[in-house]
Amino acid sequence: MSILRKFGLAVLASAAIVVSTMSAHAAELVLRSSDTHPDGYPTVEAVKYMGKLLEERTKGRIGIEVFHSAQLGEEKDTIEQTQFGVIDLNRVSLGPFNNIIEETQVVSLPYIFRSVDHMHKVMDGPIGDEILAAFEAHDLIGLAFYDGGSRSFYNSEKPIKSVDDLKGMKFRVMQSDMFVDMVGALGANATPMPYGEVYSAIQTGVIDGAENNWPSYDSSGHFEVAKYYTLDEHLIVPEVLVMSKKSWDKLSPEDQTVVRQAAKDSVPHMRELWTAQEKKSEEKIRAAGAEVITDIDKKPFIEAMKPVYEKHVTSAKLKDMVARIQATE
Ligand code: GTR
Repeated sequence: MSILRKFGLAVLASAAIVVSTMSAHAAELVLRSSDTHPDGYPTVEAVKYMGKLLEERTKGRIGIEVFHSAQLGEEKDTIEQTQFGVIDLNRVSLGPFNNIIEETQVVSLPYIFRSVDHMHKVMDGPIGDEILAAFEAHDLIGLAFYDGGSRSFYNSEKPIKSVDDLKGMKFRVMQSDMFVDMVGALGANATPMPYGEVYSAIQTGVIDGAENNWPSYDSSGHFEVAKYYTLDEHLIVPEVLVMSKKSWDKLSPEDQTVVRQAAKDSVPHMRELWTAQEKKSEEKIRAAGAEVITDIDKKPFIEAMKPVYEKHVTSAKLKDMVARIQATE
């Protein structure tokens, strides 16, 4: 897998060994979609489902081929390829967009959402629409948001029970300056790194751990090398499905409407798959002997995040967005 990840592009060039999930064998237009996760992961299945809807609704004219397992590259690189029109669709976390699209930072702030329900209310409403619209200035079309649960720290060294326990430890974060500052504000050191490099970085002791949700902690195998999982739930970062504006502009207005609707209609299906997967992954990881620390006082974690808000929420526009999110019931 790590070789596939590292040489995603080279692998792509050699079509014979590309394993993809084709939902549209006979379609006239097959949209190529990227995902870092393996086949069967809720995000991969949701985009396949969208492909099925598209095929049905266009009588087989348009379909989707999902290239899972980072076959097309790591998220940061696939975002660029999507902007260039080399990849048509991309399912990614909002994290790697933080340095490019400032609006995505607001809904990636630590502890901005009180719960997953709160996140759904915000992302399903006008703020979600504003953020989707913000992608267009960056050669992308924001189609829909998916779930990414809540992210917590895991490490190979010791059970972390308080902010103090994090002092001096090394954690991998997604490639977002805000996440580097988030870990710094907790007194730990952050290393931004592509997802596919994290397993061996923990194994070889380059980092002590990382942070993620139950399904990713499971499917990446990170729980095998970092067995202490502290449920501080510092992030609830939505995931997004974007389309290359270049590919979008080739569609007729009617087909654009069908694509957007199929993406929206895949969301409830994704949320169902997600909830089921969270449970399954938690059971599997606990059974494998991970030490899960649930008794956490989140207040000091939340207070430690003040400098992150001060540094990253600077314009009137972003401040207003934060206030509106906090006021959303
Ligand atoms: C996962 C997310 C991926 C990727 C990964 C990471 O939870 O679904 O899109 O961002 O985390 O940490 O890089």
